[in-house]
Amino acid sequence: PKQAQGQRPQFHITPGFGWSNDPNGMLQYKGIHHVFFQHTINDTVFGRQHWGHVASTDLVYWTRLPTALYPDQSYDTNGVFSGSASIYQGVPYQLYTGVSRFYELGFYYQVQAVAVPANLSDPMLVDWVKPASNPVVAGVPVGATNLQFRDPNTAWYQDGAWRIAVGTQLNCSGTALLYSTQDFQNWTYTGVLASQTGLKPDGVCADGGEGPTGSCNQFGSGCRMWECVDVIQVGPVMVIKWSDEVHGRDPFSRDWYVLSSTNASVLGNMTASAEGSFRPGVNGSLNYSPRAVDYGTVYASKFWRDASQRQLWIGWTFETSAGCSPAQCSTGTGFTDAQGYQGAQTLARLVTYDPEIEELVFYPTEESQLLRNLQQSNRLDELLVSGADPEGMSILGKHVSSTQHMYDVDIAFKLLGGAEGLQPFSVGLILLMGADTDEGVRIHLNGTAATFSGQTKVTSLSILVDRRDAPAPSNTSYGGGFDGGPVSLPEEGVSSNELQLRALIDNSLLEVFAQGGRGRVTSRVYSLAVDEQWDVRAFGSFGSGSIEITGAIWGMDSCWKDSIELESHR
Ligand code: DQQ
Repeated sequence: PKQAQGQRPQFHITPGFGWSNDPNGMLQYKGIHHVFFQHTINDTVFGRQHWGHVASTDLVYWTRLPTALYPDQSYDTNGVFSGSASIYQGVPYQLYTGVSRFYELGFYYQVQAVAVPANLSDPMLVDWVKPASNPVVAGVPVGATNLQFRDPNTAWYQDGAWRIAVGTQLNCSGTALLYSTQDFQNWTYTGVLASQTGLKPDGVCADGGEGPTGSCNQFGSGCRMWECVDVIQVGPVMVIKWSDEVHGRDPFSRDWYVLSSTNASVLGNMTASAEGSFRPGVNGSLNYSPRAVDYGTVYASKFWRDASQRQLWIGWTFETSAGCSPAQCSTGTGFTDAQGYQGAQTLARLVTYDPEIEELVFYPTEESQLLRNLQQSNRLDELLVSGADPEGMSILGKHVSSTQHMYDVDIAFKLLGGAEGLQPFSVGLILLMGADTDEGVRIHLNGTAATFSGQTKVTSLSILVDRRDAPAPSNTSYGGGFDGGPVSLPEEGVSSNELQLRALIDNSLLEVFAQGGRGRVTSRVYSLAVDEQWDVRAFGSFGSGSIEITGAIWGMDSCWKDSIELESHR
């Protein structure tokens, strides 16, 4: 049965009409931020892909622009698939995947092509042309296949050449292939960057299978591939990120990454090998266990840098529910088209490297605060909760109201006192979706804290976005870790008695961040109680101790603007 999608997000990027998926080709040009996205323009389910286009002066208020790339060439007539922007000699190049044939069993023939602006003086980059040199990367090495060969990343310059990675299936394994060029027209294959055979994703496969022979594989053929590979530098570490499509992009498909201290120059001298030449692990240790970029309903994310060289990130949040089969999740056919759209993008996040936990941290950009409606806010000033308050207190109050359910909640919890020794704690937010209802989402930060000589410190911490009481059809437990359970945060990252939780609630889209972005869970939750007031509560319990709760809730503005005021920006 088809399912309702609840209310459409209003401060996240969605298509005006149609199906949308991966973010593509992000860049800042002449001061304007551009986001493109995979878009089926005439249907709300996955079809012939185009590039939708929105632009912004601040990464949060967006203006819709005309479709940027159409499937109008022989090599992309079945779809303009995902790709990335590179700026070469001042010219933005969009490298993307062209899909030119549709095979039985759903296989496509894929090549890499390029598009450049028709008018370089237009900061809106409205018109794009595809040079006659296309397709610019047509061949794959022996063992790989053009049926699975896609999603070029942003090129990086190294050892005298520009280099890109393209995802494929090589000898049946998810793999990143390296290509190099001097001019963005002629590309040469230079070797394997990394492959699934060298990297073991823990917990992806329900049956424990992985790699060439596992049964947790794409298309049931015993093989899998890497989509949307990114290669970036964040502070001292190199990052390889890929999207591992498992069982047709079901809720357990994930975006993964590994970090490496590998001297970047090694990448210029790759030789093809089963495991590739990228050595994961930081500070001398080898670490082949990839980490999930985000938990929940996020896939096919992409990194980019803005003009001030900030490392940024956006991901696709797909519609999902308990009743969504893999094929339905993958193509959207399980959902009603009553809302006229499917798929949204996360807010832009700033990505930094945190040396204390040797990990990446992702957190909404500072600009996200521009969306806060200061007339619709409510502040919690040092409320002290003694013992347990499992029902929580309402912090929404009468000052924050909206017919749309759009909120930014940022709360700090301080664990105080209590008996000497170890005690469990649970703090968090309850989002009740409607008046007089128990339906909603409970966001927990759970863990233990040790009190010695009057000093309290958190010793273990996990985040759980519990949707079991969410309105049907969102009342699945996932929205958290792989099994729907909690996601552990690194202990070293706490080392104090203070906890932080931020929840961005945008109708049916919920982005949750803990500890400044060390923990992240994104969910889609569909409530039909759209005309009723929702209730946001903070709660806490800490054994015999108490909890100081401070923070605020803001109503949020819509992100959509009819036009961009160029003058005010220059
Ligand atoms: N989506 C695109 C592909 C990519 C996949 C097609 C990931 O380019 O591999 O819309 O979601």
